[in-house]
Amino acid sequence: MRRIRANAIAILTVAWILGTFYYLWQDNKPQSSPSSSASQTRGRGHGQKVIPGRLEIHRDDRTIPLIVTFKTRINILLGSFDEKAYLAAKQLKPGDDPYKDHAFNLQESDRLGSERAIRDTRHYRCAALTYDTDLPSTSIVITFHNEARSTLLRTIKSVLMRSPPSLIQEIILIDDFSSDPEDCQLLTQIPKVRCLRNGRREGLIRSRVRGANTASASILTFLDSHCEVNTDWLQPMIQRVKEDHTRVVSPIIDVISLDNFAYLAASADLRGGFDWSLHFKWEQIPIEQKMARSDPTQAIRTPVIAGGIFVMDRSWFNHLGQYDTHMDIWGGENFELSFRVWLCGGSLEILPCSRVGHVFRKRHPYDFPEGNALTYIKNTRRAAEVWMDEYKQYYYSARPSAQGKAFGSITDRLALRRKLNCKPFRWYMENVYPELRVPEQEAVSSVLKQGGLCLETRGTDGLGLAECRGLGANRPQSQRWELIEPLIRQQDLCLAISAFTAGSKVKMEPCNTKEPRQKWKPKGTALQHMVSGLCLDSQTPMGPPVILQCRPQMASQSWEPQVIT
Ligand code: UD2
Ligand code: MN
Repeated sequence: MRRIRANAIAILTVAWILGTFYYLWQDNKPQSSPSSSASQTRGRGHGQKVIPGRLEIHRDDRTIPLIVTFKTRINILLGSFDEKAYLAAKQLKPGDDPYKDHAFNLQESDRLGSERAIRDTRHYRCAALTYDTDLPSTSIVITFHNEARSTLLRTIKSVLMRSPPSLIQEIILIDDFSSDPEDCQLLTQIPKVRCLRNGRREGLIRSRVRGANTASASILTFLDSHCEVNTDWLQPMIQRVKEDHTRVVSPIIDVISLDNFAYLAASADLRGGFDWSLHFKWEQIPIEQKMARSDPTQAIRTPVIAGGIFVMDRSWFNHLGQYDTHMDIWGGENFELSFRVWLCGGSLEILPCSRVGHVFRKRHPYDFPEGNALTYIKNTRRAAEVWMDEYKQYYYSARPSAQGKAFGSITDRLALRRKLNCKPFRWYMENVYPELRVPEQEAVSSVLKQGGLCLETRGTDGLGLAECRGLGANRPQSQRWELIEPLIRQQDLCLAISAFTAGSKVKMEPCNTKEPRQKWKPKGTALQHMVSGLCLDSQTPMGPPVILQCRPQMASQSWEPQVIT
């Protein structure tokens, strides 16, 4: 009896052990396709969904079966690729400067390994958004020159793990003549990854065009080679482009520290801007737009994009003339693309529900065959000459060294601009980037003469005519005027009307270019107030000036500016 019971216990124990092994083996078994392993719910009381692209979920869950599933998923995504061997072949030697080759801390990057969980940095309302189930797929284009293996692999793996597999048609790597062809070649063992190697150094602009030309998906996604994409980064961008193919969209670009590789959330209130030297900068969204934003998930219009990370319809990219392939190595192409998109019928936006981390560096880790400064000048000069019309003068004033530097022929790009019937740069200034101030023309001091008398200020805000005093540098400050359309100014104060009706007094008040009461323009020898259409009139020589109906022949309305020399 006792023996029978002992046998029964032994059989049950063996059955239990075998059952457990079978159960784990089932979970570890390769599955027919990544998507079939992905979206189904696995039983055994967890009720957990294995969601594609959500590294964090698997990481946070500590039960064995799910970790096995996670590993399985990576194995499927990586195919025959031997990740350990790939990374181990390029190790920092003891004593080497970890910043030397890449301008970031290579030791930290290598230590991190090829994947990690990162914080979902989006606004919490983003997680509730839904996207079309039939979004088109995209070709990811990544160009690189001597990128570190660990950062390049993390970029690729983050894309494979945090994107719905059906949206990734392929990942096209363009090896821009890196020293070791294997950096790129070995990665083609990963399913979906393709590698094109340039036979000579081309720079990122021509490399991206080469990538785009071989892409097979209808949507292009450009990434730098040292990124980590975040949760649901891709769907919001593809959705916006699907709805309107003329939109060119970027994510918010989070910061990966170049020292310790911490993943840091960037502000959601920024857009791309620049100064007249065509230096890119992040700037606050204008206050009126900020106030009008009731929904933090809404797209942000941006005058320019940073350049490295964006999604664009492939036919639209081709229709608009891809890139200016006479630009070399790095820089300026983001302005050229941004001006072109806005002026030729498209728009640029930043989508707050899409986040991608990027290692921002303080210097270029690679050489520029023609020198860094000359290359940047050549590229930005091409952008200015083709797109900025009369506004290019401000670029040249801000960057005097650009004058006379070679920039090649722009005939083809000008022909493209004509063919696409693009708007003048003035339209961009007025409608897209009115916050970019045109530099003030050099102020010239003059006297405003009427007969033998001069217009002068009196007390805090009073005005009147008085005998002209002093010559040249001896002219008193009260009789010196600067006529900078539309303002008539004396230091920080400007000539302003007190009301818009005839007979209203004219006084001095702090200058404000947006104040309609301060706007004047010359009309013959008269000075006409732009809004009321009335003219500056001294009435009687001693009385305070007023505005009256313009009568050009009247001596009381004749003001002759005489430059003080
Ligand atoms: C920013 C953009 C970058 C580009 C640049 C202006 C982001 C995140 N980055 O500079 O994409 O628009 O502004 O031109 O917006 N590369 C080559 N060949 C070269 C030089 C560079 O393939 O000759 C690669 C490089 O490995 C990298 C990418 O081009 O993957 C961008 O270069 P970067 O990272 O040095 O530029 P970045 O981020 O300072
Ligand atoms: Mn970069």
